[in-house]
Amino acid sequence: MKKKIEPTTAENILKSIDSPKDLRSLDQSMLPRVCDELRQTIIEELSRNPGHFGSSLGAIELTVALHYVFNTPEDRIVWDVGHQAYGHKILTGRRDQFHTNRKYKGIRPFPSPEESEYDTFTCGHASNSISVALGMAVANKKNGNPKRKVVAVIGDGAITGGLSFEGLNNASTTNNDLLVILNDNDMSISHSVGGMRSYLTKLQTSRPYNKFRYLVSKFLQNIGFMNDERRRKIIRWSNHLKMQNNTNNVFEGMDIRYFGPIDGHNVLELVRVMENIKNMHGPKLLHIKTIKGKGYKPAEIDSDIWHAPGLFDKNTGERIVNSDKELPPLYQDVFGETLLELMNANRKIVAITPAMPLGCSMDIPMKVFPDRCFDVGIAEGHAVTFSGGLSKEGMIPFCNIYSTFMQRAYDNLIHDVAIQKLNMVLCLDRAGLVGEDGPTHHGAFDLAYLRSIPNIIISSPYDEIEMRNLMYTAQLPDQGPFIIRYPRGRGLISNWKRPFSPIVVGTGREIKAGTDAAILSIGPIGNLAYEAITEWESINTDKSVALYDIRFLKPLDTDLLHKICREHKRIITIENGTILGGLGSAVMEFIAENNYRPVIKRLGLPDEFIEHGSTPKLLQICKIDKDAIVDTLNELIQL
Ligand SMILES: Cc1ncc(C[n+]2csc(CCOP(=O)(O)OP(=O)(O)O)c2C)c(N)n1
Repeated sequence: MKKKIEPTTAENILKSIDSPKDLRSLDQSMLPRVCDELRQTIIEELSRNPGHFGSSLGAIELTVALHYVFNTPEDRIVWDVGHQAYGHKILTGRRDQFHTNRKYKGIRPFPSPEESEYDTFTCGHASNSISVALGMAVANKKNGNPKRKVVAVIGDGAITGGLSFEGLNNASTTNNDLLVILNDNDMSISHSVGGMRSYLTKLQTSRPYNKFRYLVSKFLQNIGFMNDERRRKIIRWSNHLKMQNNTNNVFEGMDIRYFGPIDGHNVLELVRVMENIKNMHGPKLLHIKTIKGKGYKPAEIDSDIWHAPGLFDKNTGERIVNSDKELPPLYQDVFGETLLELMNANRKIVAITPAMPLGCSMDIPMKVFPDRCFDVGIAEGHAVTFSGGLSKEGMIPFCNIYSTFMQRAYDNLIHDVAIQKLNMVLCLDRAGLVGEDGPTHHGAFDLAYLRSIPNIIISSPYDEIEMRNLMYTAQLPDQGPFIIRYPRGRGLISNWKRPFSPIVVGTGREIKAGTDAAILSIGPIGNLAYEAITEWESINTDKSVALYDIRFLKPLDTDLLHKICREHKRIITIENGTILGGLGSAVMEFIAENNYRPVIKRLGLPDEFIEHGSTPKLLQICKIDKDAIVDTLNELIQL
């Protein structure tokens, strides 16, 4: 007998749900109320502890229905990205810790198997869920566990990623019972873009047709008539009929049964449909329509801003943003505004973003030059190769990709850009530690994985002015592939819009002279080194430390390195990137190859995946903050 609570009681049902088992013990009629309470909990909590907002609100009914219908954690739910999974966290035993979400040592920002058995796979980068879930579904058949259900939950944004299509393509021809749920809210972070979007908008199948087909297939299954080959034949036959009616369905064309679209906010309807299709054999896709930010009006209206709105007043819906005009700019705004200036001056420049126009501030030039800015969807590999094509025909593409997502486009850079030495500017935003989004999102590896690629320039600015000048230099004729990496967050200089001046490629510069040690830095982390030196020198008044902004990891300024190695017996390198293979490694190689003998200490991210937490906290943990630099100076200068 399922538990029912009188609608009039004030009892909080959510408080009684410690695991999905408790949810499943409820009478179905209770589910809308669970959804309401879940929604209110998320609104309340997120208003004071920011995170991804709109996606989780839009997926509430879906989450409740999934855990109600499927026997989790025995059945597997694979979330795509995982930014919509706060409801899932709360229902799966993390309700009372939810206030620690995204905080250091608190609940992880995305589902992670290290945290919970309900989190079936690492989430964070988009478009992997279908491949992952397919792998699980096939493994279950092979492991003699065919009853276990596997569900991939993917948004209309994430399904634009090429990996999703590779997964679907493979799903159509392997023996599996995978269910893909397409959560279609017509939004990525910004509006969904591209052909898939317009396709999904038009995609309809009629209810009576679905119902008829379902009943027939169930009947055939019951009488033992249905097997894989027959199922495929029936799908092909019904597709043939539909094509004749001009209602071609791309999923069914791939032998993946398509259901929907249905209202993704009607939890009882979701339960009914999922119950109906969960035991069907073969790959299937359920298309549900939802509203991003559902249940919180400001988020429904401006769902791009409310993707991750920061703090807000839950009663008024007002976002609490620091709008102090005197603050130094965000690096992303330096990028967006400088790009606009450069596009005004150089008609060959075009701009490309894989689904992050707001995050990288490409919306600034986009408003002025909509025809020269391209949001290509969640498609980093394509963004780079597309830039290669643009460049080959004489354009100068500025392609902006978050450092962590650039990992998806490694071969595209090598094969489609670097070998041909194409003129392309690749701006890597969010390089280094990014804070609360954690290990899947830190831009830790770019310096290391890029340095081995021939023909490319790798740079990182010390400050906003250098950032502008690097961008200016990068679009000058015949520079080849030119990479500029810069971090999340603000710079230091309010008055940063100075006239452009070109930088000689492959040159570093002395920021500060000194005799007792030299610190070599790349990127804005050099400012921390500067502060540390100032503090250290204020205590050690008879000593001094030099600071060099190496600026180009490739080509390295070997003249400057020779000078530094001749003048200094103690060298510290510092970078906001993994210690293996970046600036410190490059300097050590140079020292060894040229037979210098300084004592060298390398500061950078340790050889491990760095957890989530505030960036200052993580800098401290990774020993690349001011105190760590001071300690290293003390240690080195005693030697
Ligand atoms: C490979 C990759 N590129 C970009 C992102 C950044 N990103 C996070 S969520 C998101 C939008 C996802 O849209 P959708 O799948 O439709 O989910 P919704 O937010 O609409 O619920 C993007 C672009 C990412 N996580 N992974």
